[in-house]
Amino acid sequence: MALANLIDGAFVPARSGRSLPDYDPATGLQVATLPDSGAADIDAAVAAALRAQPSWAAVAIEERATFLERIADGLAAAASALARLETLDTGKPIDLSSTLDVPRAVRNFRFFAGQVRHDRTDAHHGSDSLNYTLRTPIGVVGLITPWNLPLYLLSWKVAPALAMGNCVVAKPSELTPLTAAALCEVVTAAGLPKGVFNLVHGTGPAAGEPLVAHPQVRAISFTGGTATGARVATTAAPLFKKLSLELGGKNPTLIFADADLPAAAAGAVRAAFLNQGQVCLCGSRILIERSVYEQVRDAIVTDTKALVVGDPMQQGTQLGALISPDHLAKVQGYLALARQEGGAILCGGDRPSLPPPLAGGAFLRPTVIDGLPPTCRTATEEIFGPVATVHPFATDQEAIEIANGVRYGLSASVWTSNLARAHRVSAAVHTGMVWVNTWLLRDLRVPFGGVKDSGLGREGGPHSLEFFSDTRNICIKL
Ligand code: TXE
Repeated sequence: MALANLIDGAFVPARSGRSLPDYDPATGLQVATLPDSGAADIDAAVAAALRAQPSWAAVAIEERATFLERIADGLAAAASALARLETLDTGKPIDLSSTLDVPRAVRNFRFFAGQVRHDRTDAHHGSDSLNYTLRTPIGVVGLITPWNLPLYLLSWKVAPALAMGNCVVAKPSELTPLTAAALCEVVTAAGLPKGVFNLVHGTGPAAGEPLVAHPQVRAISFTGGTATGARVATTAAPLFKKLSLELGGKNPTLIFADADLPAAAAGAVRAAFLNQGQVCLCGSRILIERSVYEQVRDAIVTDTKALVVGDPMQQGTQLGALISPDHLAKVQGYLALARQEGGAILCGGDRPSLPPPLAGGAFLRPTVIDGLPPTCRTATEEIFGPVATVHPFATDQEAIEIANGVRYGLSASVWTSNLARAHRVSAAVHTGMVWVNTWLLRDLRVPFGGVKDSGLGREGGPHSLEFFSDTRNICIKL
């Protein structure tokens, strides 16, 4: 399979003629090639987007919303093929691709079609003036997405960007180009005017960086690692671009003794290991009130050991492969560090022995580590793999201090049956999002994003529409 860029309505190779290999992380086998694009490809895509932008901005909102719905229909019609592509590219279980990634991508387009139809702006009436806010498209926007939820996160940005009348240049992760390429086919079949949606494949340094640096790209929405986010911010800041940065996390799961403990243990396991622990929201630090520590920790270990690790294409598999051998090596490096730091591995930590062709895949058993101080590197750095640490706490105050003792601040999950405690702890943790007695329960209208090193800005519902538009105040003297 040779993938192509979509520029100005045409499927084209990289101008250099170079390509990159794309691998299935479950087998290590090559499954496709993708264009190894560079600045010349980005320039062509931005030029096409600039040409298309005035007429796209003039398309009525109702019609733009109808385009989004047509894209949603196209994705829904291809749902099972898309789920297979996502699993092939990421190594995630097919049950997850088909129940989470693909349905959510469809929903993102439908949701923003509805959101833009019902969007409204402010008016301020004074004795001598009437002010109203006009929302205008930004122009050309750049969207850079990671490998952990490829189609889900790309659609989360593309839908509101198009809804608000912008033209798009998207740069998906070079590790997972397959569903992005499929989205190009769906968008083309939906009849979107040429140049409105452009997609350029390639690496971060070669293709992502020129997109961020391009002076005519007026906004960048980026999801990825914190170090890359810092680099994106450094490049974009002197150009005064709008920036949305959804970065990493080291999210705490706080389990209080008054919680429904079996539900809390099951919730903590799901939060730690969904998508092999490769979700920015994953709860990789599990804090348990001391009076129930052993009981809850042992339930977590039992539930973790029961998780089925294996062939991602097989129904019933709960953990597939990590994204790449390099990433597996990084995660294993943290396991070595955990041992040095005095941690006890209660389960996992090793690689399952799977039959060919999976023998060379990037698999790792889900791992629970006890006995580490909550301040050590293993317990404070983002590992982004199936590794969770467990820590006891004595008081609410101590739990909050541990929760806040990292550079990240994306989300937290609080398990308690005490309503007052739920409110108190939710208000005291420094994160952009808190779930109480649940995790990853998403209402697409709510603000999504983090504080501290987890990023900048909010997406979701009206926040996405606001990010992907400029506002102009118009003041009329009465
Ligand atoms: O992501 P990168 P990586 C975290 C996780 C992971 C670490 C590194 O801890 O181990 O980040 O992962 C593009 N200019 N998350 O290196 O590099 C890149 O091509 C512009 C958390 O794989 O951040 C890809 O499209 N773009 C995260 C995208 O940035 C650049 C999800 C993300 O890749 C670029 C993924 C540059 N200089 C990793 N360099 C989350 N928040 O969920 C790279 N890119």
